[in-house]
Amino acid sequence: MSLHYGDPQIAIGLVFAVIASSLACAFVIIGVQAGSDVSNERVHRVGYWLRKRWLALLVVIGVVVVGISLFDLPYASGGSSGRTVVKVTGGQFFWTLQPARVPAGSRVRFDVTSIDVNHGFGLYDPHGHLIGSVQAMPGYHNQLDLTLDEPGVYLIRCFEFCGLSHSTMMSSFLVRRR
Ligand SMILES: [Cu+2]
Repeated sequence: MSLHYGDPQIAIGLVFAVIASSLACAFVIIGVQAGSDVSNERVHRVGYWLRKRWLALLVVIGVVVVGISLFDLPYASGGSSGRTVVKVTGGQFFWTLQPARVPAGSRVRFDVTSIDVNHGFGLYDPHGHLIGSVQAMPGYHNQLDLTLDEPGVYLIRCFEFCGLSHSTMMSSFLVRRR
Protein backbone atom coordinates (compact mmCIF):
# COMPACT_ATOMS: atom_id res chain seq x y z
CA MET A 1 0.00 0.00 0.00
CA SER A 2 1.44 3.39 -0.94
CA LEU A 3 0.45 6.85 0.28
CA HIS A 4 -1.27 9.28 -2.05
CA TYR A 5 -2.00 12.97 -1.73
CA GLY A 6 -5.35 13.30 0.05
CA ASP A 7 -5.06 10.12 2.09
CA PRO A 8 -6.18 10.55 5.71
CA GLN A 9 -2.75 9.31 6.81
CA ILE A 10 -1.17 12.40 5.20
CA ALA A 11 -3.61 14.72 7.03
CA ILE A 12 -2.96 12.97 10.34
CA GLY A 13 0.79 13.17 9.72
CA LEU A 14 0.55 16.92 9.02
CA VAL A 15 -1.56 17.57 12.13
CA PHE A 16 0.96 15.59 14.18
CA ALA A 17 3.86 17.55 12.65
CA VAL A 18 2.17 20.89 13.48
CA ILE A 19 1.44 19.85 17.08
CA ALA A 20 4.94 18.42 17.53
CA SER A 21 6.64 21.57 16.20
CA SER A 22 4.42 23.83 18.39
CA LEU A 23 5.49 21.76 21.40
CA ALA A 24 9.13 22.02 20.35
CA CYS A 25 8.72 25.83 20.03
CA ALA A 26 7.16 25.98 23.50
CA PHE A 27 10.17 24.14 24.95
CA VAL A 28 12.60 26.47 23.17
CA ILE A 29 10.75 29.59 24.44
CA ILE A 30 10.68 28.22 27.98
CA GLY A 31 14.36 27.37 27.73
CA VAL A 32 15.25 30.87 26.51
CA GLN A 33 13.18 32.56 29.24
CA ALA A 34 14.37 30.28 32.04
CA GLY A 35 17.03 32.76 33.10
CA SER A 36 14.66 35.77 33.44
CA ASP A 37 13.39 36.89 36.84
CA VAL A 38 9.58 36.67 36.62
CA SER A 39 7.98 36.69 40.09
CA ASN A 40 6.57 33.44 41.45
CA GLU A 41 3.25 35.17 42.08
CA ARG A 42 2.88 36.10 38.43
CA VAL A 43 3.79 32.57 37.31
CA HIS A 44 1.06 31.19 39.61
CA ARG A 45 -1.56 33.69 38.49
CA VAL A 46 -0.99 33.10 34.77
CA GLY A 47 -0.58 29.35 35.30
CA TYR A 48 -3.90 28.91 37.11
CA TRP A 49 -5.68 31.20 34.63
CA LEU A 50 -4.39 29.01 31.78
CA ARG A 51 -5.06 25.75 33.57
CA LYS A 52 -8.76 26.47 34.17
CA ARG A 53 -9.33 27.41 30.54
CA TRP A 54 -7.33 24.43 29.29
CA LEU A 55 -9.47 22.10 31.40
CA ALA A 56 -12.67 23.73 30.12
CA LEU A 57 -11.45 23.34 26.52
CA LEU A 58 -10.61 19.65 27.05
CA VAL A 59 -14.04 19.00 28.60
CA VAL A 60 -15.79 20.69 25.65
CA ILE A 61 -13.70 18.76 23.09
CA GLY A 62 -14.34 15.50 24.98
CA VAL A 63 -18.10 16.03 25.14
CA VAL A 64 -18.31 17.00 21.45
CA VAL A 65 -16.16 14.08 20.24
CA VAL A 66 -18.01 11.52 22.38
CA GLY A 67 -21.36 13.05 21.38
CA ILE A 68 -20.57 12.79 17.67
CA SER A 69 -19.01 9.32 17.69
CA LEU A 70 -20.86 7.42 20.41
CA PHE A 71 -23.92 6.55 18.36
CA ASP A 72 -21.89 5.29 15.39
CA LEU A 73 -19.97 2.69 17.35
CA PRO A 74 -20.10 -0.61 15.44
CA TYR A 75 -20.37 -2.72 18.58
CA ALA A 76 -23.64 -4.59 18.69
CA SER A 77 -26.25 -3.88 21.32
CA GLY A 78 -29.47 -5.14 19.73
CA GLY A 79 -30.47 -8.40 18.05
CA SER A 80 -28.90 -9.66 14.84
CA SER A 81 -32.10 -9.44 12.77
CA GLY A 82 -31.38 -8.92 9.07
CA ARG A 83 -27.67 -9.50 9.59
CA THR A 84 -25.51 -12.34 8.34
CA VAL A 85 -23.75 -13.71 11.41
CA VAL A 86 -20.13 -14.64 10.69
CA LYS A 87 -18.64 -16.85 13.39
CA VAL A 88 -15.02 -15.81 13.91
CA THR A 89 -12.65 -17.92 16.01
CA GLY A 90 -9.08 -16.94 16.76
CA GLY A 91 -6.37 -19.36 17.88
CA GLN A 92 -2.58 -19.60 17.93
CA PHE A 93 -2.03 -18.76 15.08
CA PHE A 94 -5.04 -18.79 12.78
CA TRP A 95 -8.49 -17.37 12.18
CA THR A 96 -11.53 -19.35 11.11
CA LEU A 97 -14.55 -17.57 9.64
CA GLN A 98 -17.86 -19.28 9.06
CA PRO A 99 -19.11 -18.35 6.45
CA ALA A 100 -15.94 -16.99 4.82
CA ARG A 101 -17.77 -15.11 2.05
CA VAL A 102 -20.85 -12.91 1.73
CA PRO A 103 -22.45 -11.01 -1.18
CA ALA A 104 -21.68 -7.28 -1.49
CA GLY A 105 -24.05 -5.04 0.45
CA SER A 106 -24.45 -7.56 3.27
CA ARG A 107 -25.05 -6.32 6.77
CA VAL A 108 -22.69 -8.52 8.73
CA ARG A 109 -22.35 -9.27 12.41
CA PHE A 110 -18.92 -10.69 13.23
CA ASP A 111 -19.30 -12.86 16.33
CA VAL A 112 -15.73 -13.08 17.60
CA THR A 113 -14.17 -15.42 20.15
CA SER A 114 -10.91 -17.26 20.87
CA ILE A 115 -10.03 -20.84 21.75
CA ASP A 116 -6.85 -20.05 23.70
CA VAL A 117 -5.47 -16.59 24.53
CA ASN A 118 -6.58 -13.03 23.75
CA HIS A 119 -6.33 -12.02 20.10
CA GLY A 120 -7.36 -8.87 18.29
CA PHE A 121 -9.64 -9.18 15.27
CA GLY A 122 -8.78 -6.41 12.79
CA LEU A 123 -10.54 -6.17 9.42
CA TYR A 124 -9.12 -4.30 6.39
CA ASP A 125 -11.12 -3.36 3.29
CA PRO A 126 -9.76 -4.22 -0.21
CA HIS A 127 -7.80 -0.91 -0.23
CA GLY A 128 -5.94 -1.82 2.95
CA HIS A 129 -7.89 0.57 5.19
CA LEU A 130 -8.77 -0.65 8.66
CA ILE A 131 -12.57 -0.68 8.93
CA GLY A 132 -13.19 -2.51 12.20
CA SER A 133 -11.55 -4.10 15.20
CA VAL A 134 -12.71 -6.05 18.24
CA GLN A 135 -11.06 -8.22 20.88
CA ALA A 136 -11.17 -12.01 20.50
CA MET A 137 -11.27 -13.43 24.03
CA PRO A 138 -11.60 -17.00 25.30
CA GLY A 139 -14.99 -17.53 26.94
CA TYR A 140 -16.50 -14.35 25.49
CA HIS A 141 -18.29 -13.48 22.27
CA ASN A 142 -17.71 -9.91 21.12
CA GLN A 143 -19.73 -8.55 18.27
CA LEU A 144 -18.84 -6.17 15.49
CA ASP A 145 -21.55 -4.92 13.09
CA LEU A 146 -20.47 -3.71 9.64
CA THR A 147 -22.10 -3.22 6.25
CA LEU A 148 -19.77 -4.50 3.53
CA ASP A 149 -20.69 -2.75 0.28
CA GLU A 150 -17.49 -3.13 -1.64
CA PRO A 151 -16.68 -6.44 -3.32
CA GLY A 152 -13.15 -7.78 -2.89
CA VAL A 153 -10.82 -9.56 -0.53
CA TYR A 154 -10.85 -8.25 3.04
CA LEU A 155 -7.73 -8.98 5.09
CA ILE A 156 -7.84 -10.01 8.74
CA ARG A 157 -4.87 -9.42 11.02
CA CYS A 158 -4.29 -10.08 14.70
CA PHE A 159 -4.08 -6.88 16.78
CA GLU A 160 -3.03 -8.40 20.09
CA PHE A 161 0.40 -9.87 20.65
CA CYS A 162 -0.47 -13.53 21.24
CA GLY A 163 2.76 -15.49 20.87
CA LEU A 164 5.80 -16.07 18.69
CA SER A 165 3.94 -16.34 15.39
CA HIS A 166 1.52 -13.48 16.12
CA SER A 167 2.70 -11.52 13.07
CA THR A 168 1.76 -14.40 10.74
CA MET A 169 -1.79 -14.64 12.09
CA MET A 170 -3.68 -13.53 9.01
CA SER A 171 -6.73 -14.59 7.10
CA SER A 172 -9.09 -13.22 4.49
CA PHE A 173 -12.77 -12.73 3.95
CA LEU A 174 -14.41 -12.51 0.55
CA VAL A 175 -17.16 -10.05 -0.36
CA ARG A 176 -18.36 -11.20 -3.77
CA ARG A 177 -20.11 -9.20 -6.46
CA ARG A 178 -23.89 -9.54 -6.43
CU1 LIG B 1 -1.85 -12.17 17.71
